[in-house]
Amino acid sequence: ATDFGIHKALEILGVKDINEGTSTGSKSFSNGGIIESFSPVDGQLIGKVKTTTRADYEKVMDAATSAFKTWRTMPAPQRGEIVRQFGLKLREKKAALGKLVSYEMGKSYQEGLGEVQEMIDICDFAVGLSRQLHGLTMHSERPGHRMYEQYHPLGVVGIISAFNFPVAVWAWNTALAWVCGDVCVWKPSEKTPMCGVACQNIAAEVFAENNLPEGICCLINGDYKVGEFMTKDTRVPLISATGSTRMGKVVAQAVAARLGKSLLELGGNNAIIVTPDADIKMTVIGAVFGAVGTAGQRCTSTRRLIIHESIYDKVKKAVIDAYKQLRIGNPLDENNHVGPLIDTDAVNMYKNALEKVVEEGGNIVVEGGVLSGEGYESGCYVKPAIAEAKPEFKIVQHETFAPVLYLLKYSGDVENAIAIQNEVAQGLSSAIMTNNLREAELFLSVLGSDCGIANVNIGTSGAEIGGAFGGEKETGGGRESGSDAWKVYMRRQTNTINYTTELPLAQGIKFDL
Ligand code: UN1
Repeated sequence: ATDFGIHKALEILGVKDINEGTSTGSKSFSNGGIIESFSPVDGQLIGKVKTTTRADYEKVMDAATSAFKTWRTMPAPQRGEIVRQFGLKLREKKAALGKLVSYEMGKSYQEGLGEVQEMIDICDFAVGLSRQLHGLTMHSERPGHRMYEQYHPLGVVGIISAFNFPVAVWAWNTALAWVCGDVCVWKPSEKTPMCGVACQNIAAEVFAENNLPEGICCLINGDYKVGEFMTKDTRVPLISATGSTRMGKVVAQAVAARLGKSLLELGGNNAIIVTPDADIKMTVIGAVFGAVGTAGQRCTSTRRLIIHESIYDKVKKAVIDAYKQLRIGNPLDENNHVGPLIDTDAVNMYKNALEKVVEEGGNIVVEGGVLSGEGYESGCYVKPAIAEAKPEFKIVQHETFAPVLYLLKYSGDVENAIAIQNEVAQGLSSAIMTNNLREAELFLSVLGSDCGIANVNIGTSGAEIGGAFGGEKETGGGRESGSDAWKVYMRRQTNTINYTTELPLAQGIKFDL
């Protein structure tokens, strides 16, 4: 039965009132201060997590570096078997974990379940991948020589994740990293530490059941200073960080200073282009889910609609009408579409964006506002808003992590819309709504969208795990999840073998002794 409350969910997930925020698997400890986690749903304290001190971190690194020595020698398909078991456990705990995600982060229960489904999907993907960590073979220019490449495990992977996908982003990284033979140290967002504890418990169970050493799945908790332990640590060859562009720049510089690798998933400013050949009904569903799903707190959320002037009024009316249907409230109640923002800081940023767009000359067509009264006691519930704006407005260029949608008008050919779409610093997700083949193909061509994700007749959010996920420009350039994203978690080695009794040199160089 999935019909249980949050307390039962916490019990199923082994989350207590006070939790050790540092863990190497079965062993948990922590000597730092306390993070309290309050639910944006009802403002209640969910529980506490103790943070990681420098000394705690050193213990984690000792366990992780030593576990890597064993884990890397286990054949990849056997590591895949562990990830398969992890996926099974996630299936068992899907309802409970989905509920905790919804309660701690504030997204709808449906989206909480969807997030856990992404974890399960990436596990399945990783299991298959564990037999497909392929390198290429090349033809050597020298006779009697063979040349090929192989991928070896990298080491300790540091994962820094954001509040908005408090569990899935960790799984995208760990599922791949584990089959690749790496061990992981995860610092979840300080805003969703209970999700971190819950996930750690699930993973730790699997590793313990298989008698694997401590240190393959590690958890640390705390603020950016705890993140810095990892970003500055030469024992961590790869840092995968998801969050704001501001955070990403700090992380990237710290990691680059020691010539480590970073995988960055940062901000988006995602647009849907709506051309005269768009199916308006589909456009409305895509745009509204994209803009208000997860209360506008996905990095793939739709922030801009770039609409052709000939259909502008029609699309505007259809979207406004759709917004009238939205029910805002407790995300655990499946009748509601929109839950709260993560905290009151986010509410202030939302309010600020609405003020700014008016200051810059924009026109609000769906009023925003913070909800109060019964059911809204946390102060985090806001009304999704729509403003007519100009592409060049500073606030439109900025990623506001809230349900604020900007309507922008274009005239002439689709090239003009593409120019507007690309004229922002971010480059994560993009979409075009059109039944016109020429427009669709141009949008996908070299002259089209400059984003990591470009969709036709689909919105900007809700990517499947099978594709590589990430974006260009200020989005950071990283790719996670499907396709060949696994390669960043491994080190590539090129091998040339001479099976003759001669030693010819490459490039035909003569060197006679
Ligand atoms: C994020 O917001 O950090 O494409 C990830 C999507 C989800 C993942 C979003 N699959 O919207």
